[in-house]
Amino acid sequence: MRVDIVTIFPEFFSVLDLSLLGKARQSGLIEVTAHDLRDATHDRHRTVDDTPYGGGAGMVMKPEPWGEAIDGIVGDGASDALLVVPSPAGEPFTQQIARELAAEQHLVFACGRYEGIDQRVVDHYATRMRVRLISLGDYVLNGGEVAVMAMIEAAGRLVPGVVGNPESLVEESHEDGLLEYPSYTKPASWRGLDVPPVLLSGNHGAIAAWRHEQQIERTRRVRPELLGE
Ligand code: 6GU
Repeated sequence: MRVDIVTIFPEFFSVLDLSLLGKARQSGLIEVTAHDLRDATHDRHRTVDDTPYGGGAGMVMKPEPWGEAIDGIVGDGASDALLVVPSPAGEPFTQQIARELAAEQHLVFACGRYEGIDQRVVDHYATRMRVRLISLGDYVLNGGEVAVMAMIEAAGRLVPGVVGNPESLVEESHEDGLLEYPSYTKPASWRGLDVPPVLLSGNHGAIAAWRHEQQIERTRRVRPELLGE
């Protein structure tokens, strides 16, 4: 999978060198490049924003640097890449969307700052490639960078080969539409708290049933809407 990120903070993505995704990058499973939007400006101040037409607070990102930066990645014609624009006005990011992103050959993320990117950037690229506006959730971030980091981590670990043991992917929160069950390791007693005895019983059927009950109970308590309740 190839991933390109356009941002005014390319250094922000250096943390992708660490941990699981860093290994995936070293082994060539995922190739990530962060591009500086300001490299696609041509004035002395490397200007990427301007005041909004129609007035209002804040600044809007100018379309020309975005056009030059994205054309530099996908070319100037039709592209098979998926352009992802993180935006609080987008569709909510879910495990299902993470699976869809993980199946792509080439993702391009356009990280806006300020009050957003001139709408014509999305409208233009929508004529040449698939474009998705995706939100991390119902709260406001200062820019798309943190959202893109979350999307790359969630999708990247679903790329075959990135997570060593694929079985560890199936018993997680949201994979079966429920929250995950609580986990315990040694010691069996810690600060007066005992591991639930069923987990020490060796009865695999009883353990599976207990874990499923815990999933339902947790989900009903904190996320009843996931159960349709
Ligand atoms: Cl994707 N971007 C920004 N700037 N704020 C957000 C968001 C994205 N998702 C939730 N809040």
